[in-house]
Amino acid sequence: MVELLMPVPLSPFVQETLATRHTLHKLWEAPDEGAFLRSKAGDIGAIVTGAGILVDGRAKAIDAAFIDLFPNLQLIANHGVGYDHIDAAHAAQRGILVTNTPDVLTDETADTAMGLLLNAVRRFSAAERYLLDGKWETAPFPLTASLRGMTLGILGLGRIGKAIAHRAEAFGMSIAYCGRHRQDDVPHAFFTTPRELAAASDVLLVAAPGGPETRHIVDAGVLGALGPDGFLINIARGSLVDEDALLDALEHRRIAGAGLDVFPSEPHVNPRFLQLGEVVLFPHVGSGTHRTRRDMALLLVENIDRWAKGDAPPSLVAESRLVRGGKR
Ligand code: 8YV
Repeated sequence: MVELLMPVPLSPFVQETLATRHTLHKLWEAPDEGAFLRSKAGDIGAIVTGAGILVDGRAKAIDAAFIDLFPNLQLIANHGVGYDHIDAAHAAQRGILVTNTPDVLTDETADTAMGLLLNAVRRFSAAERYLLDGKWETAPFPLTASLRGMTLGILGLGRIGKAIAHRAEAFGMSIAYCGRHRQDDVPHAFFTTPRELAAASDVLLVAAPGGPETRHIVDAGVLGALGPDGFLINIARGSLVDEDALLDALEHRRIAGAGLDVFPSEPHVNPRFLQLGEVVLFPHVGSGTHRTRRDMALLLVENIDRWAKGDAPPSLVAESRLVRGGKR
């Protein structure tokens, strides 16, 4: 039995599964969080967490200060592939492993990206509103742009980016990409900067990890390069896009439209978006199916169980692969 701390409520399935195997402390249930941490921090071997889950209206970052409260911490297990809410570099310095849940959500998230892309370019949500508002009785819905012949520029061609590229090719789109480096085994056009990629793209799709390195990599200059016929899609993290610049570009028709599944302070959405007709807004549903959330939960539990047995967890994040031994 190891002692686990869950700072934010993950799904009932995750909570019940972990509670049958280990001692699970639910921080949000502690009547006095400070007192709980002062008395129990030394017993905690692993933190189990997830992105974007609020407690009392606030997100819980697993930053250096929080990590340092736990002198015997060995593992931070994340439910989700993105772990920008965890200071994984600081954890690695302290010899603490971080795991995430990649692969199992790749296809689901790529499907969501295609949903946003189709919706943004073909304006399906607006078309449905048009019908529901009874406007079809007076005139047909306006014609839209077509995916055929468009170039999809993917910012961050990782596992999810590649799954999106595969789908978009079936829709008749050409693919280009930008990332930290050119990938020799990839046939698509490579651009070294987001601005160059945007200039060559009809649709710019953000699929890179969040965090300080990628903050606002889509700024006013990139949106200007995308141009008045271009669309922006974001399924990664809200932090990658300069939201004020995006709102300005949409309000002044400097780009044609946007499809967003993520926002900088979600679940709060800037009300300026709600006034715009040319945006498709999803409430961060990228991986949100019963099947995929269950697969994510099972991988999370496997990471914890393997660590608890003294084995290397199956999905360590990049920063943790250098932590000596990768073992308990
Ligand atoms: C979920 C995600 O929102 O995996 C990610 O990085 O953004 C999504 O799958 C979330 O992490 C589930 O806790």
